[in-house]
Amino acid sequence: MKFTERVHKKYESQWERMLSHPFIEELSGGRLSDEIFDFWAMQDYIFVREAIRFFSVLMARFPRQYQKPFQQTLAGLEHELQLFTDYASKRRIELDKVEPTPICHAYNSFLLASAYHEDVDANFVILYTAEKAYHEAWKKVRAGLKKGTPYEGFIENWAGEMFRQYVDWLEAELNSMTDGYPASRLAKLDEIFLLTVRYEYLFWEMAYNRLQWI
Ligand code: MP5
Repeated sequence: MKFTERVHKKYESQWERMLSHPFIEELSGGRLSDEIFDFWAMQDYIFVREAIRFFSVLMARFPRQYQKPFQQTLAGLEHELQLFTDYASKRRIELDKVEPTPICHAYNSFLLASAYHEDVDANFVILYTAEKAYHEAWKKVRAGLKKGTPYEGFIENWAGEMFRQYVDWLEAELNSMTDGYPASRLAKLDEIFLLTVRYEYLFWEMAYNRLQWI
Protein backbone atom coordinates (compact mmCIF):
# COMPACT_ATOMS: atom_id res chain seq x y z
CA MET A 1 0.00 0.00 0.00
CA LYS A 2 1.18 3.55 -0.70
CA PHE A 3 2.77 5.42 2.21
CA THR A 4 0.18 8.20 2.31
CA GLU A 5 -2.79 5.79 2.11
CA ARG A 6 -1.37 3.75 4.96
CA VAL A 7 -0.66 6.62 7.36
CA HIS A 8 -4.02 8.28 6.71
CA LYS A 9 -5.67 4.98 7.70
CA LYS A 10 -3.39 4.42 10.68
CA TYR A 11 -3.90 7.93 12.09
CA GLU A 12 -7.42 8.58 10.85
CA SER A 13 -8.76 9.63 14.25
CA GLN A 14 -6.01 12.24 14.81
CA TRP A 15 -6.43 13.56 11.27
CA GLU A 16 -10.20 13.89 11.73
CA ARG A 17 -9.79 15.54 15.11
CA MET A 18 -7.45 18.11 13.54
CA LEU A 19 -9.80 18.81 10.63
CA SER A 20 -12.88 19.10 12.82
CA HIS A 21 -11.27 21.54 15.24
CA PRO A 22 -13.76 24.21 16.43
CA PHE A 23 -11.61 26.87 14.75
CA ILE A 24 -12.28 25.32 11.35
CA GLU A 25 -15.90 24.47 12.15
CA GLU A 26 -16.68 28.02 13.29
CA LEU A 27 -14.75 29.63 10.44
CA SER A 28 -16.62 27.46 7.90
CA GLY A 29 -19.90 28.39 9.56
CA GLY A 30 -19.07 32.12 9.39
CA ARG A 31 -19.19 32.39 13.19
CA LEU A 32 -15.54 32.61 14.21
CA SER A 33 -14.74 35.75 16.19
CA ASP A 34 -12.53 38.34 14.48
CA GLU A 35 -10.16 38.34 17.47
CA ILE A 36 -9.49 34.61 17.12
CA PHE A 37 -8.99 34.86 13.36
CA ASP A 38 -6.62 37.79 13.86
CA PHE A 39 -4.65 35.78 16.40
CA TRP A 40 -4.29 32.93 13.90
CA ALA A 41 -3.29 35.36 11.10
CA MET A 42 -0.56 36.94 13.24
CA GLN A 43 0.88 33.56 14.17
CA ASP A 44 0.59 32.05 10.71
CA TYR A 45 2.37 35.09 9.32
CA ILE A 46 5.30 34.17 11.56
CA PHE A 47 4.98 30.49 10.64
CA VAL A 48 5.18 31.31 6.91
CA ARG A 49 8.01 33.80 7.36
CA GLU A 50 10.03 31.12 9.17
CA ALA A 51 9.00 28.48 6.62
CA ILE A 52 11.06 30.45 4.09
CA ARG A 53 14.15 29.52 6.14
CA PHE A 54 13.00 25.88 6.26
CA PHE A 55 12.70 25.73 2.45
CA SER A 56 15.97 27.57 1.98
CA VAL A 57 17.81 24.92 4.02
CA LEU A 58 16.05 22.17 2.06
CA MET A 59 17.13 23.85 -1.18
CA ALA A 60 20.73 23.81 0.01
CA ARG A 61 20.63 20.16 1.08
CA PHE A 62 18.30 18.44 -1.38
CA PRO A 63 19.27 17.02 -4.80
CA ARG A 64 19.10 19.36 -7.80
CA GLN A 65 15.77 17.89 -9.02
CA TYR A 66 13.94 19.60 -6.13
CA GLN A 67 15.36 23.06 -6.56
CA LYS A 68 13.00 24.21 -9.29
CA PRO A 69 9.79 23.06 -7.56
CA PHE A 70 10.94 24.63 -4.29
CA GLN A 71 11.75 27.90 -6.01
CA GLN A 72 8.06 27.99 -6.92
CA THR A 73 7.13 27.19 -3.35
CA LEU A 74 9.29 30.05 -2.12
CA ALA A 75 7.55 32.43 -4.53
CA GLY A 76 4.24 31.11 -3.17
CA LEU A 77 5.35 31.87 0.38
CA GLU A 78 6.15 35.47 -0.57
CA HIS A 79 2.61 35.72 -1.96
CA GLU A 80 1.25 34.36 1.33
CA LEU A 81 3.21 36.96 3.31
CA GLN A 82 1.58 39.62 1.14
CA LEU A 83 -1.88 38.18 1.94
CA PHE A 84 -1.07 38.48 5.62
CA THR A 85 0.25 42.03 5.37
CA ASP A 86 -2.82 43.12 3.38
CA TYR A 87 -5.13 41.52 5.92
CA ALA A 88 -3.17 43.04 8.82
CA SER A 89 -3.29 46.55 7.40
CA LYS A 90 -7.08 46.28 6.97
CA ARG A 91 -7.39 45.14 10.57
CA ARG A 92 -4.78 47.64 11.83
CA ILE A 93 -2.52 44.91 13.17
CA GLU A 94 1.20 45.61 13.48
CA LEU A 95 2.77 42.36 12.31
CA ASP A 96 6.35 43.36 13.07
CA LYS A 97 5.45 43.56 16.77
CA VAL A 98 4.10 40.00 16.94
CA GLU A 99 6.05 37.36 18.87
CA PRO A 100 5.64 33.65 18.19
CA THR A 101 3.55 31.78 20.77
CA PRO A 102 5.04 28.62 22.37
CA ILE A 103 3.36 26.36 19.82
CA CYS A 104 4.32 28.43 16.80
CA HIS A 105 7.86 28.60 18.15
CA ALA A 106 8.00 24.84 18.73
CA TYR A 107 6.53 23.97 15.33
CA ASN A 108 8.99 26.24 13.51
CA SER A 109 11.89 24.87 15.55
CA PHE A 110 10.85 21.32 14.66
CA LEU A 111 10.79 22.27 10.95
CA LEU A 112 14.19 23.90 11.02
CA ALA A 113 15.79 21.08 13.03
CA SER A 114 14.41 18.57 10.52
CA ALA A 115 15.65 20.60 7.59
CA TYR A 116 19.18 20.54 8.99
CA HIS A 117 19.31 17.06 10.45
CA GLU A 118 16.82 14.73 8.75
CA ASP A 119 16.96 13.07 5.35
CA VAL A 120 14.94 14.01 2.28
CA ASP A 121 12.21 11.42 2.95
CA ALA A 122 11.51 12.67 6.49
CA ASN A 123 11.31 16.27 5.28
CA PHE A 124 8.92 15.20 2.53
CA VAL A 125 6.68 13.60 5.15
CA ILE A 126 6.55 16.87 7.12
CA LEU A 127 5.94 18.92 4.01
CA TYR A 128 3.26 16.68 2.60
CA THR A 129 1.46 16.45 5.94
CA ALA A 130 1.49 20.18 6.69
CA GLU A 131 0.43 21.21 3.17
CA LYS A 132 -2.24 18.51 2.89
CA ALA A 133 -3.63 19.55 6.30
CA TYR A 134 -3.98 23.16 5.16
CA HIS A 135 -5.42 22.18 1.78
CA GLU A 136 -8.12 20.06 3.42
CA ALA A 137 -8.86 22.60 6.14
CA TRP A 138 -9.30 25.48 3.70
CA LYS A 139 -11.42 23.37 1.34
CA LYS A 140 -13.76 22.86 4.28
CA VAL A 141 -13.81 26.61 4.87
CA ARG A 142 -14.46 27.30 1.18
CA ALA A 143 -17.35 24.80 1.14
CA GLY A 144 -19.01 26.53 4.08
CA LEU A 145 -18.68 30.18 3.11
CA LYS A 146 -20.23 32.38 0.45
CA LYS A 147 -18.05 34.68 -1.65
CA GLY A 148 -17.10 38.11 -0.35
CA THR A 149 -15.66 37.27 3.06
CA PRO A 150 -12.36 38.76 4.29
CA TYR A 151 -10.90 35.25 4.05
CA GLU A 152 -11.09 34.91 0.26
CA GLY A 153 -7.36 35.37 -0.42
CA PHE A 154 -6.49 32.67 2.11
CA ILE A 155 -9.16 30.33 0.73
CA GLU A 156 -7.97 30.75 -2.85
CA ASN A 157 -4.35 30.27 -1.79
CA TRP A 158 -4.72 27.00 0.10
CA ALA A 159 -7.91 25.49 -1.34
CA GLY A 160 -7.20 26.50 -4.96
CA GLU A 161 -6.10 24.47 -7.95
CA MET A 162 -2.42 25.46 -7.86
CA PHE A 163 -2.06 24.37 -4.27
CA ARG A 164 -3.92 21.12 -5.03
CA GLN A 165 -1.40 20.33 -7.77
CA TYR A 166 1.48 21.09 -5.40
CA VAL A 167 0.06 18.76 -2.72
CA ASP A 168 -0.51 16.03 -5.34
CA TRP A 169 3.09 16.38 -6.45
CA LEU A 170 4.37 16.09 -2.86
CA GLU A 171 2.20 13.01 -2.37
CA ALA A 172 3.43 11.31 -5.55
CA GLU A 173 7.10 12.04 -4.74
CA LEU A 174 6.71 10.79 -1.19
CA ASN A 175 4.96 7.60 -2.30
CA SER A 176 7.54 6.81 -4.93
CA MET A 177 10.55 7.45 -2.67
CA THR A 178 9.16 5.26 0.13
CA ASP A 179 8.10 2.40 -2.14
CA GLY A 180 9.74 -0.82 -0.90
CA TYR A 181 11.16 0.78 2.26
CA PRO A 182 11.99 -1.52 5.20
CA ALA A 183 9.56 -1.56 8.14
CA SER A 184 12.06 0.16 10.45
CA ARG A 185 12.32 3.25 8.23
CA LEU A 186 8.55 3.33 7.69
CA ALA A 187 8.01 3.25 11.45
CA LYS A 188 10.23 6.33 11.83
CA LEU A 189 8.39 8.16 9.02
CA ASP A 190 5.01 7.23 10.52
CA GLU A 191 6.09 8.93 13.75
CA ILE A 192 7.01 12.07 11.85
CA PHE A 193 3.62 12.07 10.10
CA LEU A 194 1.85 11.80 13.46
CA LEU A 195 4.01 14.50 15.05
CA THR A 196 3.20 16.88 12.18
CA VAL A 197 -0.55 16.17 12.45
CA ARG A 198 -0.28 16.86 16.18
CA TYR A 199 1.40 20.20 15.54
CA GLU A 200 -1.26 21.09 12.97
CA TYR A 201 -3.97 20.32 15.51
CA LEU A 202 -2.19 22.33 18.19
CA PHE A 203 -1.77 25.31 15.89
CA TRP A 204 -5.58 25.65 15.59
CA GLU A 205 -5.91 24.98 19.30
CA MET A 206 -3.35 27.68 20.10
CA ALA A 207 -5.17 30.26 17.96
CA TYR A 208 -8.63 29.29 19.21
CA ASN A 209 -7.60 29.66 22.84
CA ARG A 210 -5.12 32.46 22.20
CA LEU A 211 -2.45 30.53 24.10
CA GLN A 212 0.47 32.76 25.01
CA TRP A 213 3.67 32.86 27.01
CA ILE A 214 3.55 34.49 30.42
C1 MP5 B 1 0.66 25.78 6.54
C2 MP5 B 1 0.62 27.02 7.21
C3 MP5 B 1 0.70 25.69 5.05
N1 MP5 B 1 0.65 28.17 6.53
N2 MP5 B 1 0.54 27.05 8.57
C4 MP5 B 1 0.52 25.90 9.26
C5 MP5 B 1 0.44 25.97 10.74
N3 MP5 B 1 0.54 24.71 8.64
C6 MP5 B 1 0.62 24.63 7.30
O1 MP5 B 1 1.99 25.84 4.60
P1 MP5 B 1 2.43 26.98 3.58
O2 MP5 B 1 3.91 26.77 3.54
O3 MP5 B 1 2.01 28.31 4.15
O4 MP5 B 1 1.75 26.72 2.29
